[in-house]
Amino acid sequence: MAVTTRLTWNEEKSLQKLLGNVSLSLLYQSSVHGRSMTDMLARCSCQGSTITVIYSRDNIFGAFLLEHYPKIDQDIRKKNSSFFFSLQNNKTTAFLNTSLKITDEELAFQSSNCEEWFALAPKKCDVRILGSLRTELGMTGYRAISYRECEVFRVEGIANKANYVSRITGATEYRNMLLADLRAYKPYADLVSEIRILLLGPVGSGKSSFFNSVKSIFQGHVTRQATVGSDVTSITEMYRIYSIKDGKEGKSLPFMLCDSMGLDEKDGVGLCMGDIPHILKGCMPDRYQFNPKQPITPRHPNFIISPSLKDRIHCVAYVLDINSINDLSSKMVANFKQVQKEVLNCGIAQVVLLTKVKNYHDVLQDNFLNMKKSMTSQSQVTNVHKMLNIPISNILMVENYASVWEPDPVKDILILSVLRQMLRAADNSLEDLPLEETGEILG
Ligand SMILES: Nc1nc2c(ncn2[C@@H]2O[C@H](COP(=O)(O)OP(=O)(O)OP(=O)(O)O)[C@@H](O)[C@H]2O)c(=O)[nH]1
Ligand SMILES: [Mg+2]
Repeated sequence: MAVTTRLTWNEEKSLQKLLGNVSLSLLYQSSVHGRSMTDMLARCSCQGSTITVIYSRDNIFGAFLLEHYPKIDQDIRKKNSSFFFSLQNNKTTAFLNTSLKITDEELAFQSSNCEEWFALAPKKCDVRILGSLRTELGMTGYRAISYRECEVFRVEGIANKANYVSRITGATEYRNMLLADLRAYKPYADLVSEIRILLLGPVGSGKSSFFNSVKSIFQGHVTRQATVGSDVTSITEMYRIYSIKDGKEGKSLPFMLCDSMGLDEKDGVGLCMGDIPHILKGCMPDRYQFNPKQPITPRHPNFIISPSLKDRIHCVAYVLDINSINDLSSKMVANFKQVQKEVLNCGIAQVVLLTKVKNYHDVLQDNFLNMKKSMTSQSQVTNVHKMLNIPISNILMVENYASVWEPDPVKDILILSVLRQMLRAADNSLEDLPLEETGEILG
C-alpha cells in the first residue's frame, strides 16, 4: 500500500518553496514503518539529502540534512549542511558547525561545544529543542515536545549544493529583515503618518493583486480583500484607499495602497483620465465609484475640497504586466506620458512595477541586495525605461500571489523590496517639497 504524507497539498508546496523548488519523496513515516531508530535508518540511510518533518499538536517543524543520514554512532560535523525549519511560522534557521550524531535511541544535533540543539527520540515520540532555537523558529512551549508523527522525505532537484544551506536560510533571514524594516519605517520627517502609494495601470496588470499580496504577507495568510480577475474591462470599479494591519489585531502600518480602475485605450472605458489629477491631489474620496464616461467634479458630495499633504498621493506606481510591455498601444503610452506630466507637476515620486515575472527566482543577486544585470538588461526593462524615462533602479519586478497561497520567501523578498523602494522614493519626494508647501499644508 502506498504511504501518503500527512502534509496537506498547500503545506507540501510551502515546504517545496522553502527548499527552493525541489521535489520530495516520502521515505519513512513513523506510524507505518515503526518507531525505532533502526526502523528509521533502514529506510533513510544512503538516500542523499533529506528533510525530517515532525507533526506536533500545533506545529510542523523539523530539520534538513544535505548529506546522507549518518550511521549508528557516527558523528557528522560539516559546515553548512543542515538547518531547522518551522512551517507554520515560515521560518528557517541555520546552525553552522553543528555536529549530527545518531545513537540507538536518538538523532541529535550538537554545537561545537556539545550543547544539544535538537534531539529526536523516535521511541518516545518526542523532540527536545534548545530554548534559543525555539525562539528563532517562533515556537512556544516546553523544551520537550511530544509528536504524533514523524516523516522523512528524500529531497531531489537541489540545483547547486555548494552554499545551498546558506542560500535557503539567507532568503528567509532577508525576508524577515525586510519585514522588520518595513514595520519600523517612518515617513520622512514625520510630515505625514502614512505614505499613500497609487497603483495605476492597464486593465488586468495586477494592481489589486499587488495590494492583496502585500496584505497577505503582513497577515501571514492569504487575503483577497480586493477582488481580482480577468475581463476585458476593469474588475476594479471603485477607488479604494487600503490601509494594512501588521498581523490580524496589529496596528496599521505607515503606508496605504490606493487601488484604481484599470486604464483602457478606448475613450469612455476604464479609468477616466480626468480623474487622475484629482486622485493625485487627494481630492478623491475612498470608495468613490468610478464613472468611465466623466471625471469626478467638486460637486460630488464626498469630494475633498481642501486636501492636505496626508491626503495626497506620495508615490505613483505604474503597474504593467511584464509579458505585454511590447503590446502597449501608442494611445496607452500617450496616456502614461500625460499622467507623468501631472505627477511631475505635483512633485510626486514615480516607479514602475512589472508584474507576472515568471522567472522571479532569477531576479535578485545571491545576496538579494540588487537586481541581476541579466534582468535589468532585458528588453522589457529597457523598453519601459525608454518609454517612460524612469531610471532603471525604479523599475521593479514582482510575481504576485495570484492563485494559491504557497508562502515563498523569494516572492516575499521581491514584494517587500518593491514596497521599500516605493517608500524610499516617496521619502525623497517629501524631502524635496518646498518648505512653504509642507509648512502651509501642515499648519
Ligand atoms: N501569474 C501571475 N498572475 C497575476 C499576477 N498579478 C495578477 N495576476 C492575475 O492577473 C489577473 C488580473 O489581476 P488583477 O489584480 O485583478 O489586475 P488589476 O490590475 O487589478 O485589474 P483591473 O482591476 O481589472 O484593472 C488575475 O487573474 C490575477 O490572478 C502575477 O504577478 N502573476
Ligand atoms: Mg483591480
